[in-house]
Amino acid sequence: MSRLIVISNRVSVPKAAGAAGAQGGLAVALNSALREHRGIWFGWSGQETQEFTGHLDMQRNDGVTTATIDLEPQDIEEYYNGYANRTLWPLFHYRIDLTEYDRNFGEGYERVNARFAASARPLIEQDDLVWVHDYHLLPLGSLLRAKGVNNRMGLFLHTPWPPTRLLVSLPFHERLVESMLAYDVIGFQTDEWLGSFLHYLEKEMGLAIGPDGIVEYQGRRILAKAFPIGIDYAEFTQGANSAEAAEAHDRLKASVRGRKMLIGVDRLDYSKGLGERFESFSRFLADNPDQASQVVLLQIAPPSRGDVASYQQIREDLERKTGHINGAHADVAFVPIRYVNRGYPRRQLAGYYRASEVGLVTPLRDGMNLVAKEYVAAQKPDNPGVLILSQFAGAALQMEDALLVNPHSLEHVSETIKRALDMPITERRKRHERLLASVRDEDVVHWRNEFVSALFQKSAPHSDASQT
Ligand code: ADQ
Repeated sequence: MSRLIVISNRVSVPKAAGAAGAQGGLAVALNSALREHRGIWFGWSGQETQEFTGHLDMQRNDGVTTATIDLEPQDIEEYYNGYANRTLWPLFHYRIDLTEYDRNFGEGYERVNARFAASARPLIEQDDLVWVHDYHLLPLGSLLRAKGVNNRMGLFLHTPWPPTRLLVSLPFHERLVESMLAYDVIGFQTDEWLGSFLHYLEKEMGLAIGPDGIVEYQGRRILAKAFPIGIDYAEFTQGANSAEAAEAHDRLKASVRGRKMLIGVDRLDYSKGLGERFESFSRFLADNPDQASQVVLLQIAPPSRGDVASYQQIREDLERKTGHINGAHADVAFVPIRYVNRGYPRRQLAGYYRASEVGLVTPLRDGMNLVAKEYVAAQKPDNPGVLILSQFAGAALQMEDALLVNPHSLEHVSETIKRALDMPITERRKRHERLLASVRDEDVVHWRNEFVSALFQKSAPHSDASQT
């Protein structure tokens, strides 16, 4: 079996089961993927250094070898806070109103990608498979090729890929996309994002897309394909059946004293539609006065990317909205929204999901969304809760038995909350059974196997790097 070299912006060293979990979906997915594969996870340590040296800090933890580098403050500002999180993230989530186009960000992005390439190069041995992750590192493959790396290299994008007419607002978009064609396999979460990428190649670059998504470019064959990511089903369900989960479940149940609960769990990010969710819930309370004091929304939202102004803004907006809604609907012994800005150990989280009659997952745009899958996996099959899922999450394409909603329509979400709370047990069970089958069968192990075997396969024969 070939070694796997995983490269992503941050390396999250695995934590003991039950410890406060890594909060990004990427970290959660990769930890489990690497545990079984002999290999190395390379990326930024999350630490600053005054002068970049390229020194690799190698560690072995819980079956995963990690190699990390420190970055300079200017790198972090321009590459991470800048180009990655103020340019590409909003653009890839269709928010060109929040996208900042600053030339220094672009230069910082290319500089840090070059630093990644220089530091990762010595780790790569002849038969290794190289698997690069996400929007922070789109040009890394081409920089590694320039350093003589002939290995098979794949890229997986965890976010959506934007429609061509939005992407062309990015200065130097051609250069960015062309650099991606140095990979052998380019993976997306869904056929929708894949379709947008192929549309760009056809319309902006005049490339022909062959059968099965094979693109020929400068004598090389590149496979572009959807590989929907899943959760670590085995680990998650084991956690959901643990004593810690049961205790968390019981404590939460006791605290709501017979009321029904809706749960949301999201990084504090504008793409997750939290403001719209709170307003929809408020609408539900106003439209259903008979149920208003009988339903609680628990929203768990750990802060993220706090150095970026749009994230400070969303935090303030949500605090204001929570105060406003609670002020309007609370009673002396009842507060409708419980809004918590912290992370929880995964088992505890599973207990909270299980204690909730409704999972409210309403992003405005999301590559996949693992919370929707975790909510389903955590339910009791004999008395499962109902998943309300945004039609704009990648997960909606696999989870048609959820109640799909348009998160922009407060009326639609409000009516769907009512429908979920009133849903008969037979329908709940039927929907849950089908959802559970897809969450179980298309788990993170399946995702990794599909991607790695596509990378390994002969259908996209690897050609010499000198041709790139
Ligand atoms: P994220 O945008 O981070 O991931 P998501 O897929 O929902 O979104 O993953 C979040 C993960 O963090 C979940 O596993 C969740 O349980 C965990 N988490 C969130 N809040 C937590 C809390 N308070 N305590 C503990 N854990 C918490 C990106 C993309 C997604 C894509 C994933 C994986 O934006 O679309 O699904 O990568 O590819």
